[in-house]
Amino acid sequence: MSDRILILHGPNLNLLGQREPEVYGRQTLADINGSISLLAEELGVKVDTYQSNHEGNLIDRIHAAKNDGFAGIIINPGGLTHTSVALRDAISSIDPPVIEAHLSNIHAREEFRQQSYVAGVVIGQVSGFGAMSYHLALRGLISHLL
Ligand code: CA2
Repeated sequence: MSDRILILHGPNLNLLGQREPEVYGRQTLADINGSISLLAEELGVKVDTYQSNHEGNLIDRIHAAKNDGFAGIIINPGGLTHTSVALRDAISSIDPPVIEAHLSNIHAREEFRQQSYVAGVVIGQVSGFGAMSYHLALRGLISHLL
């Protein structure tokens, strides 16, 4: 079993730390990726991180995940969470398990954010813990893979 985990960040997550700190916190995406890498080292796995504002790029990375040697994926699909059948289909088409992570609690926000198109095809969802959502997702994914 590979010890590599792919972390995918969707549209607008490159803007973290610059606007809406009351919703998404003050950490930048680089800060969050750094904290995930530190935890990964502690837990004995390797992470690759990738952010894109383009749905197709995320789908291409999901399709290639197994061939690229990843045992599993953690994805924050950003706004695509609430719109993308294509992303859901990509996740359900691959073998490596996927966990959905959100900084904010999408279930406590606007009605349109309370639906996730990907929730039904992932092994679990972590929502509302800021950067720690990724950390909890990493622990959950590792324990699922063991
Ligand atoms: O809570 C999350 O992690 C979200 O996936 C973040 C998305 C949002 O569309 C989802 O409903 C929940 C937004 C990504 C970041 O958007 C920013 C907007 C302004 C400033 C910084 C980031």
